[in-house]
Amino acid sequence: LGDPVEKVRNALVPHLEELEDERVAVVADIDVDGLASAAILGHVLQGLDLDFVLYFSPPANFTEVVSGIAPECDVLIAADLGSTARDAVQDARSEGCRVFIVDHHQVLEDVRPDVFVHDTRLCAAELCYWATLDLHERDLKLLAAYAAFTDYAEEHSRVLDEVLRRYDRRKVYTEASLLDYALVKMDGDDRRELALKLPETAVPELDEVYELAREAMLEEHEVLQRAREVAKCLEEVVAYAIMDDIHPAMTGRVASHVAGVMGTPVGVCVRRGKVSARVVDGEGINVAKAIRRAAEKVGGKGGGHAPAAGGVVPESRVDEFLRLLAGEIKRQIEGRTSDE
Ligand SMILES: [Mn+2]
Repeated sequence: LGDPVEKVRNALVPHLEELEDERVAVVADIDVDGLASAAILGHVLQGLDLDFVLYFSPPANFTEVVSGIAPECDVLIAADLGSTARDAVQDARSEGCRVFIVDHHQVLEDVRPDVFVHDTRLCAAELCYWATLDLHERDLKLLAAYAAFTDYAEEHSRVLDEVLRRYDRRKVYTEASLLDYALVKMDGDDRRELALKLPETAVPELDEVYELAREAMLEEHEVLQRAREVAKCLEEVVAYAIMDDIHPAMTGRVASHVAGVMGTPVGVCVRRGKVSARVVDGEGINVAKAIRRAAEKVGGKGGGHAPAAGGVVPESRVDEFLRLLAGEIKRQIEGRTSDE
């Protein structure tokens, strides 16, 4: 595989340098990784004096967002998104739009963008960072490091290593976490404004980040408290909380919290039929696989990573789904594979 940094170093530079007079749209995910990706790409596009707009989309809405943007631009750059969006990429290209993807998600289908900067070992913002390095007019390492931390992509991160040699980790992790919380309370315009400010403004200088982060943290505090009250256990392996009224960004946090509190290896949060699951303690458990199997049996679907996954199931069959899921997890723990 080789060194991921060497693999992507300046990979975008020649492609961006030839974009004279073209309209560029950047579409990034709504988390810190997407925000930092957009901030880095925006800085570079600004430096090249290009005409560009930043957009943000959760992965689930990517196809829809792209279909709205593609007719208005010549080049679309997807950051922290795109690896699993074959149809969206094809549609954009058939509109005459060139598509660049910078992403770290596992490629499950044959996406064919015009430019593909991809490695699963680094977060998307770090890929953006290295792929545009020679075009930086400022040091953007700290931005990429925030994303490596909040995206749990620390293991192979070179920017985080370098940043932690320069700064105390409490500074780096606090600033990253403040951004992470503040984003929960932001809309597309807020994110765009923040992404454009970030390359030139330090997080401690951004009052709005503190205010919004505090709101989100208070909400989390209240949601986790309620989650503990409604949490239930299945087969001693899955703890779950059904919470239809919470913010979508809270579901993963609830899932790991109820597992930790109830002492089960897996935690689940269900919000209006949308499922988030986390493995908190259980080597060898593949919750993505378990969710997929259980969801398919009730007419839903699911997937993700082995320790963190999600899915959608019909709301009327949530209880049945949870029982099936607990059965799948139990079988995995006991080392049996279910017959199918
Ligand atoms: Mn990411």
